[in-house]
Amino acid sequence: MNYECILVETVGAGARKTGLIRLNRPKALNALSDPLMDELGHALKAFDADEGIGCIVLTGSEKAFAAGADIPTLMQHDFMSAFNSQLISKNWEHILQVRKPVLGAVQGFCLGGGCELAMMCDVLYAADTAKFGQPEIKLGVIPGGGGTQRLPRWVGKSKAMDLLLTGRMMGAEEAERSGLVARVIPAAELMDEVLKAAETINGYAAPVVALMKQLTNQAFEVPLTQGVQIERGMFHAVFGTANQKEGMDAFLNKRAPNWPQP
Ligand code: CO8
Repeated sequence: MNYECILVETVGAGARKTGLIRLNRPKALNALSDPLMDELGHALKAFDADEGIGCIVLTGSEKAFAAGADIPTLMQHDFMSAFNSQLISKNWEHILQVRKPVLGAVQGFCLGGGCELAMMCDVLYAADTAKFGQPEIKLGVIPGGGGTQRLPRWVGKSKAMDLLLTGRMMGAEEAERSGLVARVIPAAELMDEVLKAAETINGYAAPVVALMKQLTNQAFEVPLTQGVQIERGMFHAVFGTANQKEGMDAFLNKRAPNWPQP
């Protein structure tokens, strides 16, 4: 597939590499048009299926991760066309099907659908220039990509209400304090640091990484006791894998592990 709204490359020197996806509609601050979301879904699926890829990094430009859904396109819809075209649901949640970790690297504006897409990543790293917000209220609408549901889970109800009801933007430091982002990094160093984190993850046993992602994301879906029970079952299951034997043997023999290929 030839991409027009995203840039895709493979980076890294290790056995497993990082799939890097850059949103690329600079004239519209990476507004998330349907073609862009189709291309993003395609690229995510391709990296997920590629055994040579460990994890995926999703980023935008210096000015914007993404300034939201594409407003001119939204402007054309009425209720029936939104309903019939499955606006949002059709191509917005491919990212949630990815089994490999998706690391979001945010610089500049990360607003509306952009913030909703960022919240579907597994980890978020923010440049000190990042600005997050759900400004839909200023357009006379509500979020449609999970903003009212994921934001309270990431930052708590009060902060989420403040952002959703006022439409204000939140800077990177506040986003880190609130738990939305894992780390704030000077803009000039953001990509190096995120790619370094990706390379660290790429060096671990792939099935264990996938299991870790699945279980951690499940914490938001199931009650605590049930989540811990599922984790316990999976913990027992990993003792049946060569990864556990290799990892623990390597530790005890003071050597680097050589993870078996899946
Ligand atoms: N859609 C389309 N174009 C956009 C968008 C957008 N969301 N945001 C900015 N642009 C365009 C501008 O129209 C402008 O284009 P042009 O140069 O042709 O006039 C260009 O990008 C640069 O923008 P500005 O000149 O406005 O740049 P500033 O630096 O002055 O301001 C802001 C930057 C503050 C980010 C400002 O552009 C802005 O407020 N943008 C809109 C942000 C917004 O409201 N986002 C929410 C959109 S609604 C939404 O996301 C609902 C999500 C539902 C789920 C997804 C459904 C598909």
